[in-house]
Amino acid sequence: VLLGSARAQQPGAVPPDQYVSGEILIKFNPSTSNNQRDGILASRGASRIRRFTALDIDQVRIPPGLNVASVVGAIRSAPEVLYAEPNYLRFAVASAPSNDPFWLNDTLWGMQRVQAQQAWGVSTGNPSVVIANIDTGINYNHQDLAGNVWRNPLEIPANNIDDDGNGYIDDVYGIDTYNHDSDPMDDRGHGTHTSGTLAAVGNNEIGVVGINWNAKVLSCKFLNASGSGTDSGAIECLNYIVALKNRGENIRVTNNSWGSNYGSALLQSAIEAAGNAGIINVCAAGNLGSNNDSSPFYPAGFPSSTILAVAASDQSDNPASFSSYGPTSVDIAAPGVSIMSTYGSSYDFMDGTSMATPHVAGSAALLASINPALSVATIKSLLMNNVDHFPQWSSMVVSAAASTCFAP
Ligand SMILES: [Ca+2]
Ligand SMILES: [Ca+2]
Ligand SMILES: [Ca+2]
Ligand SMILES: [Ca+2]
Repeated sequence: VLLGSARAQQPGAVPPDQYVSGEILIKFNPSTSNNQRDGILASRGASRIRRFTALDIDQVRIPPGLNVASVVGAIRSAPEVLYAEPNYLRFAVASAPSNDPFWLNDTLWGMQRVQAQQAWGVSTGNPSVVIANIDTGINYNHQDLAGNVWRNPLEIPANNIDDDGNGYIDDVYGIDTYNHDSDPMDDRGHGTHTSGTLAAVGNNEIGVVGINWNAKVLSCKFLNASGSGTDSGAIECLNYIVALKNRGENIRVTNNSWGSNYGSALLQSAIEAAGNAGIINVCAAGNLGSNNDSSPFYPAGFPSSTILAVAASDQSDNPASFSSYGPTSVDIAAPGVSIMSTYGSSYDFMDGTSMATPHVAGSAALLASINPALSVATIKSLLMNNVDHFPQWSSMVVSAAASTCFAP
């Protein structure tokens, strides 16, 4: 295998436990024919695993034993190739749930702090607004979520037929790109927790309430039972979401409570594709307690006008001890400590920028329900500009001394 000239981040510097061995991701120049693509792959002993057609990204298997960095370099040298990258691993951004099994009516301090009550005076959400939660899945049978779970209107359940022709058989609630099935049932709890903050059913005398009392949560599971997943899994989720959006599903927001330290032009292009389709991407800043300006965390750190990167604040409006931050790369802070939400078939507390993120993503969906005409850019600026200002945040996030209030 020839070593080509690298045009982007040199994967040789990345530890091999941070990407999938034997696989890479490629974006060809769009004018490259299928035959040319196959030829380029075949000449290096590689073969396509699948193509994410809406995003035009190929997931490719490389010969066993070959060094991923070398193959990426060689493939990049082909003039028909725009990008070739390792298939990086991504991780859920959260600590373990607390052991406290009890839930009390006044524990949703984060909901109070973002002035949800004031927002609810304007709107409690709209069941036509869809939030795509890219995570560990969702317990769609949870009594406080079931009413707000998105259902694919063109897919007939359990008939073993891909009724809507989107490539997924019986994808009623979303898909699971980790286990390669159409059942995004949560096997960890993280995604069920973020879903509850986004849109647990409100005013039903049960459990918790989401930022949206009414909205639909589409679940794309790419993180496994240990909370880790791959770029190909995330890209497949975004490909699925963009295709649904392009067909007319009213998806307005993605919630991304996950990430890692490695940049990827392809993951970025997939996020941008969602943004260009009219979907705002709300992303966790990470729980490393570090400055993302010097140690970037992705996808939160991609320089994109469609991304809102979220740090975590505590009950005193201070930065949570674990929260990463970044005066240029993190946009806003939201409650992320001792957050009560749906978990398993019950409820539990969790801490993390993962928990802060759905407070913001839920607010974005609420804005979209109040005014369906709002653009991605307008939603982002509304969220960034309607905040409480605290000096302890002044050098921590872009919204300059900002935290925790974005009632519309
Ligand atoms: Ca289908
Ligand atoms: Ca079906
Ligand atoms: Ca599954
Ligand atoms: Ca409820």
